[in-house]
Amino acid sequence: MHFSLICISLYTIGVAVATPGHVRQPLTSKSKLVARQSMPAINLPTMEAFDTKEVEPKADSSAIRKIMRWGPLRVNAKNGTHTGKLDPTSDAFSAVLDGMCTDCMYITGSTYLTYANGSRASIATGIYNHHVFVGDIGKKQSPIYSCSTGANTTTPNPETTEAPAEGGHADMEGMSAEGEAGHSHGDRVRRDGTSGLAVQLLGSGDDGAPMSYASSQPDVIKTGFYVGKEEKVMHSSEYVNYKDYPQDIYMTIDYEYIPGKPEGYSDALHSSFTVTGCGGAGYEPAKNKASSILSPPLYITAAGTFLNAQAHLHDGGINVRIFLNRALVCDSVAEYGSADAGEATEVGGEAWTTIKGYTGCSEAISMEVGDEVVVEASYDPTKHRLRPGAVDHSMMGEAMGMMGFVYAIKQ
Ligand SMILES: [Cu+2]
Repeated sequence: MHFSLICISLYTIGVAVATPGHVRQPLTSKSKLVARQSMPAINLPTMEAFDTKEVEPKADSSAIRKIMRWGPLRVNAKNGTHTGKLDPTSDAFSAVLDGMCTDCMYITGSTYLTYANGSRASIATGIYNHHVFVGDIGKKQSPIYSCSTGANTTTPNPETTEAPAEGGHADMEGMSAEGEAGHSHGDRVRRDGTSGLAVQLLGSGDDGAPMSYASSQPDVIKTGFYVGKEEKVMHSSEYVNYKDYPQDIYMTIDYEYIPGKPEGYSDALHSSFTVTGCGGAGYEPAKNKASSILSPPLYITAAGTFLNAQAHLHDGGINVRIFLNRALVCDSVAEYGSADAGEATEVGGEAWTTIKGYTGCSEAISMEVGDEVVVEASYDPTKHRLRPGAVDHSMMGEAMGMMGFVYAIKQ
């Protein structure tokens, strides 16, 4: 149903995997929202699929469903040397994925990690999937909203919405838009889905949910992500190995597509709104009490249909809500549990209870040019603590409050 907002992956990292998100540029003017039209030189190697299996489709009976794997990818031992860019304890990989369809409409897909024998590589086996980003090289996208950085000035109208939670914006202790930590994100051009580099198609982070372009209301709208004939599908991923020995894993994609550009389907993109407006996505919430913050107003610049929304928070987060013209239209709530259902997980000697998913908003919502969107994110560190340190200290203290969604621009 939903899809996962991966910190980095949200924002097309670009094939420019060589320019990791933590190289941040100050973004202060709207002119930065201009879409990049030009393609950079692409020097990614092409990786052939290790194996491919065709299985029965689940999301759309007219689709073809494949489970494909690429690898082996060696993730070095915990104390070994690492190539990770966003997390110094991770190893990074990127390549054009041979075998992924082009001139086709992607309906849904999930990414996860396996061993040669097909069993899952996960936190239970000492592998942490920092993120898998699967992008379309060559896709052109226009911005769908504009916004500004800076302090929030908008409060949803209390007569038409629930009041923001106690504490409000004043509890925001500091926006780390220029943050230094490894867990960082691309610039707003990317977040608006307007990068000319690689546009996010699929992906996953530690919450591992599938990413779906399929509308739950096909009588209202049918949606998919179209990958053109001349475009390429690539991946850029980072994994952490908690074991004292190297592990060979396979990046696995389970996806459904319809060949060509099927009649009656709208081309949709993946985008997100964040409480930080158009600045960096990370910020520090109040550390010892519940707090909520609101984004500055974001304005829709391309009429379309918003659907399949799902929050992205870090541990400690409660929910993310969207107010459209001051009315509450979506409330996505974090669900906590052990990283692998049914298995007690321990990292660095501490039990790890983490966000394992979110409730989502699948309903198709029409948005018009000039509509105002305000995002609210709530954290309560007294209920759910931050991710225990382990080796991933970069996750400590920095929060995010984002709503990812699928958006079909009206043609
Ligand atoms: Cu994040």
